[in-house]
Amino acid sequence: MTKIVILTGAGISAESGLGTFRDIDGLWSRYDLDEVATPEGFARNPALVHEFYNARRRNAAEAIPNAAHAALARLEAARPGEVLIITQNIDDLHERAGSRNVLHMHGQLTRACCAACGHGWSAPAELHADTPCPACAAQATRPDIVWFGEFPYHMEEIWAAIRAAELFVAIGTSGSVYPAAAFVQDARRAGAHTLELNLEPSQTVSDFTEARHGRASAIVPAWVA
Ligand code: BV8
Repeated sequence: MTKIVILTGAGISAESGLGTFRDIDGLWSRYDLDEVATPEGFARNPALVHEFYNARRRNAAEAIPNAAHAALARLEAARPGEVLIITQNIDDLHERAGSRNVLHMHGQLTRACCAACGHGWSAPAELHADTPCPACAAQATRPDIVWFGEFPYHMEEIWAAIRAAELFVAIGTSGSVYPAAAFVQDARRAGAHTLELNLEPSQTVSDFTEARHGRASAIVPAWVA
């Protein structure tokens, strides 16, 4: 029975060298969100979008899980069946650190899907729009990523877990993207204790019962210990 629900964002992977979105030199300061993280942008220029995600897939493959990812994997091992990680991140650093119960609500760099038939499959290092779909052979391949305006994955499972949670922890997220940014309110309504662990106060820090600020690689192991 899940008792501890943990929401992670780009900040937990920052010390593994993967860019965040809204920090000073973040991804959205270098790329136009509308061009690379919306279905309309993909329809306009699939090659640009694939280039954006191929670069992030290469970076993620070279990145190493940090002490924060490792601490969450230790927590799950110590509390079998009680810990769920809901990540907004599309990297696989939680899994590579040893976490097993992970839901990628915004999709995964390691997956591709077919815009024609919806079939999903493990992505090779490089994806291109004309990569043929293994199921229907259409050349309409897209990264298996949830873009702005698309419905996040696993929402029913996420809301059920939050309703049953005793503790909700948000790590490394600015609280600027919905519906993830509202999970803390859902958790409080369910009676859970809520804790923010972030480099600095997020946009939703006032929704949390408790907040600790600092680098994830320091404050997450200290919290798990
Ligand atoms: C949807 C693609 C319908 C993958 C992403 C109200 C209700 C519902 C929807 C909306 C709403 N208002 C607006 C919307 C629409 C929209 C939205 O939220 N827009 C925003 C801009 C206002 N939402 C959507 O379209 C979503 N779909 O709503 O469907 C629906 C409605 C209701 C219920 C269900 C469904 C789809 C959103 C998904 C979009 N895809 N990315 C990719 O390219 O990666 S979002 C993108 O932002 C990433 O996924 C990322 O994870 C996410 C959130 O960003 P963060 O992870 O928080 O990263 P950020 O850089 O912002 O912050 C990093 C934080 O870390 C900072 O606070 C920093 O201080 C901290 N940090 C940095 N270093 C460290 C650190 N902390 C600790 N240690 C460190 N070392």
